[in-house]
Amino acid sequence: MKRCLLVLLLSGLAHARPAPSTLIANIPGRTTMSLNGAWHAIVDPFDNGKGTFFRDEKPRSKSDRVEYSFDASPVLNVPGDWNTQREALMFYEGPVWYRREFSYHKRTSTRAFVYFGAVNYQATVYLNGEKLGEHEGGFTAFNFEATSVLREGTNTLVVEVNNVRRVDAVPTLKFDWWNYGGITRDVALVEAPSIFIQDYSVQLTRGSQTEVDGWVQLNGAPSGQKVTVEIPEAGARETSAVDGAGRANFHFAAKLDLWSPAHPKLYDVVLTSGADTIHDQIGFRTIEVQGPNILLNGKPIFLRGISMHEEAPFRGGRAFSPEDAQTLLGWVKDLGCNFVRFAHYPHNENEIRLADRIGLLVWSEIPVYWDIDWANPATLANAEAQLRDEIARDHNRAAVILWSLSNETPVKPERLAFLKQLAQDARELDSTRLITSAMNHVEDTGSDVRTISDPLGEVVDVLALNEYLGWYWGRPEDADKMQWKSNWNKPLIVSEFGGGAVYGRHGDADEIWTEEYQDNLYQHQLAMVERMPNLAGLTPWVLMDFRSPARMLPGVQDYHNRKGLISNRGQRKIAFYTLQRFYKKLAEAGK
Ligand code: GCB
Repeated sequence: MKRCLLVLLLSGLAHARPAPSTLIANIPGRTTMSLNGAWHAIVDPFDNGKGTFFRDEKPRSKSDRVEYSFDASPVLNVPGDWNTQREALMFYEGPVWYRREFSYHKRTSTRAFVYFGAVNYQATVYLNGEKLGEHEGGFTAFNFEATSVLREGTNTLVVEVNNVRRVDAVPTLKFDWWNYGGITRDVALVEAPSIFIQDYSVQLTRGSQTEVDGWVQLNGAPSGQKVTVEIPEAGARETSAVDGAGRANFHFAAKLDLWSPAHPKLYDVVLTSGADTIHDQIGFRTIEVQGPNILLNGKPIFLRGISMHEEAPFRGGRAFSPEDAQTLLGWVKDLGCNFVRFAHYPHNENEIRLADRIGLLVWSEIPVYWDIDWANPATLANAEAQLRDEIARDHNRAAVILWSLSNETPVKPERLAFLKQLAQDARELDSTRLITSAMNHVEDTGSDVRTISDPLGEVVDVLALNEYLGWYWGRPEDADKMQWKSNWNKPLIVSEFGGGAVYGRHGDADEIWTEEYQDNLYQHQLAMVERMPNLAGLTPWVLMDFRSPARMLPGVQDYHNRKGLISNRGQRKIAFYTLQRFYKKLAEAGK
């Protein structure tokens, strides 16, 4: 008995599971007060403000010594990274304190939450001098309840943001993108009744196109409280009562027009419980694998995709707005894609919602990137929390078909155990979507033969391979004779290949950094991938040039990764049109 307890305690220590998500689902479907705009900000490289700045003190007399002042500090825009707002902050990594005042009118039976779309990387939030909470992870949404701390009239919100890289963080010390710091997505005060709809899932029953399965999670509700789910356009309506944990399950028949890239039909779904009513726009589709195929609504689909970062076109910096999403996903559509890989972290909700509306299937990913601190339980708990919050925000989006657990992680036992845990979590949190991981481990199994043999292949539903033949190894022409094999009879996405080119730089096909070199590489790659076993999709690297501190070559990179098919100023390189033609051909062939 004692031994059992000890084992239990030890295993608990080895893996402290993160608490369930407290995220309020569907912020766009709720009434909110925006807290975007100009926030006063103090850049605090030595972290001197800890323990004081959250009080937002002002001198009480002319002899009072207060060595900081939000009022006298310049402002930063929210949402926005600090790096591209002030030249001196381009390379800055460390703490910045943000402050915003707002006026609030308290109402009875109303709860209020401070919601952040994302803060990179660590956020500590204070309201009126009281700590509301902390959040780690630069790309996931979070909220804290503020009801009891809010005051009638003026309120002061202070956030310490710290984007310092850490060996035990996710991502870790090295990654090939810019470490944009700041409050990078929308901030809002969200109001809800005392009993409110915290989260829900409404989607087709696995394996069925005519039945809907779902659940609703209420916050603050007594057992037996009624909840109604309605899809008025389909004439479907179901009422059920929550259990002691505030949860109600649904199952009903409905005749629905299925969502697909060719027909991105969204239904208005209405959820009601007591004083709370919210609307969401939801598409209904099925996604599954069958041997080497990915089936959308029961039929094989080829994923004509592209990888992209959340980097703002034209102005540079972190993308966040609906306009940024329109431009970027507009380019994805122009390329002829039905699929997009949001690399290497969960992207902002404007992109996901737009993908839902315009019919783009989405691969969503957490920043488990390269070699992280696999054996550290806190690192695992952090990755699990990021995965949980990614799924909490987007699990009702028809566009999202793949949760990707990692990118280019080295083959070793502690990494496999870590990623197996994430796969198990993802399946528990959302059993309806497919699991993948971008792998780069291949074995040389003959002359010009490479075999996909990463043991992680066993765990995922869809294999994904980053291979840079013609760039990091071999010549583009080597692709012509390369044969590929896979240890698993599973669908394969070639999730990355590519090469750098400066827009407007021309030369021979063997002159590196020219558009011709990049284009030649694409031509040989595209001929090769068509011969790959079980190929179910492609997401070449990458839609647009993006900033990276790892890319220093003057006159060529200037701190940009130049593998974009489009420059960061929106100019299309030759290879853009080559991939576009390839996708057109596939689409015409019914793929
Ligand atoms: C990769 C990474 C991606 C890099 C890219 C490159 O394999 O997944 O994050 O930016 O290669 O350009 O080297």
